[in-house]
Amino acid sequence: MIKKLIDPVKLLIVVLISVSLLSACNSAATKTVGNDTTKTTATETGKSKLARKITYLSQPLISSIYTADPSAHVFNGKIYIYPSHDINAGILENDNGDHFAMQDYHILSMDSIGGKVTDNGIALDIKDIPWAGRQLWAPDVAFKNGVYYLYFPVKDKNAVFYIGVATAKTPIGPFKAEPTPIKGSYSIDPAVFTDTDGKTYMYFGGIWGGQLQRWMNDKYDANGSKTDSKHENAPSINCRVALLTPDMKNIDGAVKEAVIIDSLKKPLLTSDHDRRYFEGSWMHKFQGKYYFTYSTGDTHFLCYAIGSSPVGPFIYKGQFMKPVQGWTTHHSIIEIKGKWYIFYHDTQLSGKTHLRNVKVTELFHNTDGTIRMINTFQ
Ligand code: FUB
Repeated sequence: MIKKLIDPVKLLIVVLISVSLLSACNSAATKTVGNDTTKTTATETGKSKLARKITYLSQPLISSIYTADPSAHVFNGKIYIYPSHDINAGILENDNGDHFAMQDYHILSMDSIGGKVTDNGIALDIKDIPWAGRQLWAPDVAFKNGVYYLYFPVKDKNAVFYIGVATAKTPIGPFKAEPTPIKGSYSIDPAVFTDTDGKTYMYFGGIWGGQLQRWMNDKYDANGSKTDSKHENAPSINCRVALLTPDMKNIDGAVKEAVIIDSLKKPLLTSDHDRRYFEGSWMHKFQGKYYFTYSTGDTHFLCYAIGSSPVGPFIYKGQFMKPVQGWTTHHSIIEIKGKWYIFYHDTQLSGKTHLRNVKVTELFHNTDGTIRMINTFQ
């Protein structure tokens, strides 16, 4: 007996049903009203409809200006946020990030989480930074010696990113920039952490538009790659960390790599885009351990790695925040009155990559020291 493998009529019916199922599943509509987005998906029969409402986890802290990369701190019992100030400079989007053409900083403040947010106006303008060319990116601030120190990345007049420092007597400025960048600094995204022993460290560096892949052994290669793709099978490029001198204006000793290793003590690889360091680092200390947190950039996760020293190595622990709406993701984590908060941004107000808005939500450490996953939509 010859076994009939496929009955042509049955096959035709199966194909027709599959095609109609696929097209029904693909016919989805999105409607946005206020802060909520409703996704409506036609079901297989097309007769009934399934509506799924997507709500942002939290709301923009301010809508009068676009803000991003929030570095939050508590000074004298008040919350201060040091963000980038996004503007529409009319520059087309590209992999260098030229469309992020920010020109000044505005500092936000509030008395408590959920309270009124004040925009304290311009704290530092790019025209008042003698060595600056363009693109005032993500800053951070530290307080020491009765002085507030604002650390900022900006391209110099040769379009190379370095980190500068500016000082002020109050947390909202105005800040006065030092005449030259911090010697030995480079790339972007300074995050400054003062340990319980009073020592202050600066973490810095970001790949792709942040140019870190062009810095090998602290030397800049002007012809270096635009991305980290040349290193695909090699250990990934690490964030840098340096001790700051007591005057907070210089690097003390050598710049080190904030090495991230996996549970087998092997370095993460460049090809590991879901876990490797990209930009936007932050340091917080919890129960005596050093939590190094960062963005994976092109895969849009926030991850964390834990160490027993502020300079690492840090053992990779996992992702703790899902992608936000928008390309970039950048955060800070602080403790306020016994609760932990994460400040972050998305593009809820504009829908445009380079016009972002800062937000805040609570962050939870589990009893085993892991961080609870944050979904950026509810
Ligand atoms: O805001 C410009 C850049 O986008 C920051 O420096 C990165 O961290 C990313 O958020």
